[in-house]
Amino acid sequence: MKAAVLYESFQPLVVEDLELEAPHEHEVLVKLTASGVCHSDLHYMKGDREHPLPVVLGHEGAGIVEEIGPGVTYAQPGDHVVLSFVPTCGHCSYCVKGRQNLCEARYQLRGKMLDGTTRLRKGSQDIHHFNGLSTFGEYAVVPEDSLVKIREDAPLDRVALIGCGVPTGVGAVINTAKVKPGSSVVVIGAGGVGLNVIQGAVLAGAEAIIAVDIHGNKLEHALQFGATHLVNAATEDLMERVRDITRGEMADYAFEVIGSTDAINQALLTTKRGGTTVVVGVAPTGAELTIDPDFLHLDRVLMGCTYGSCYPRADMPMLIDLYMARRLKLDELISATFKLDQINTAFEALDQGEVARSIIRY
Ligand code: COD
Ligand code: ZN
Repeated sequence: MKAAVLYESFQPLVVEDLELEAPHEHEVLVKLTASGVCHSDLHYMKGDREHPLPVVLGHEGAGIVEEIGPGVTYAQPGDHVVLSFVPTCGHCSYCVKGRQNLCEARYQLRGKMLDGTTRLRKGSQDIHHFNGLSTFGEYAVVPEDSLVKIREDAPLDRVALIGCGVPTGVGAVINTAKVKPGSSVVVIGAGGVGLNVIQGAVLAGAEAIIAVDIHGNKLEHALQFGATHLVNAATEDLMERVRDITRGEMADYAFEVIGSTDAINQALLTTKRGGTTVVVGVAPTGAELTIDPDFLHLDRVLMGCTYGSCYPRADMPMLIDLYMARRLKLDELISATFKLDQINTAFEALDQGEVARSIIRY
């Protein structure tokens, strides 16, 4: 099958033929229909985050089950699925307490399948998997526990985005911060994930939704997703604008959706006494955060967040239902569609701030 391989950071992905072994026990072969192009993959391509190489990246995908390995009971060939970049085992201490996004299995992957071996190969060289998914290929062998079965009338190319950007953003608002109706919300970074924080804030009934970015086109997009106020951080004073919009009080909630320590500090500073800051992005490995403890002293809360604190098998079908009922936007998120051999162009467009989200369609 054809896949895009990262051999070295700072180098373009190489689109080539790889061997993909049949699924082992409790694994499934999925024919992918589409994969989203997320900034998290770009962080690995640029070496901001480390991963064993070579690797097939991609963690936002959907497709149809083609073949099941021994012992698989959850899915059958022909099932429509979204892939979760956290496999949820259902029986570790996190899963049983409803914290499936933190499942132990996630930390056993380390570039391999759960049994510590790879299914991807180029000649005699093993190629690493990414989060047990590696959606930048025509097919993927994934753990059974990474599958989320979905309704068959949902368009499989669009719902690929339900694999990462949508639950990460919407979940940060609904599950992590539990934003209350009438709140004021600042969203720093109005990209593929940030737009979903914005539409999550709409779903939660926020009153003021202040979108912050450095690109005018991103801010226009944010308006379409329900932002009530736009701040261009490249040309405007963010604190001043938030103070004006909130009549001097500052915001109830702020979300950092870039992956930068400066932006975390900015987010904190936009919150009022008792306000909550949620860090959705992950800063480069080794980055350190310096904050004024006095600031936290006034009942402010600083929260981390991964995968929108979601339970993939419950939240993803729910998000798809909202999309099918036209209560959640997916079509508008997709600003460009590429073929797999154009994947480097897709990442350039993301890096240049030209797209909200783009997808690779197989
Ligand atoms: N001020 C305001 N906006 C900025 C600034 C700045 N200084 N710098 C960049 N931006 C804007 C960009 O213009 C862009 O619109 C936006 O920030 C970032 O959006 P995208 O589309 O490039 O990135 P996303 O939305 O695909 O990804 C954002 C994450 C925060 C998820 C990502 O960068 C990250 O940190 N990932 C690691 C966390 C993780 O692994 N999550 C799980 C899988 S996503
Ligand atoms: Zn992602």
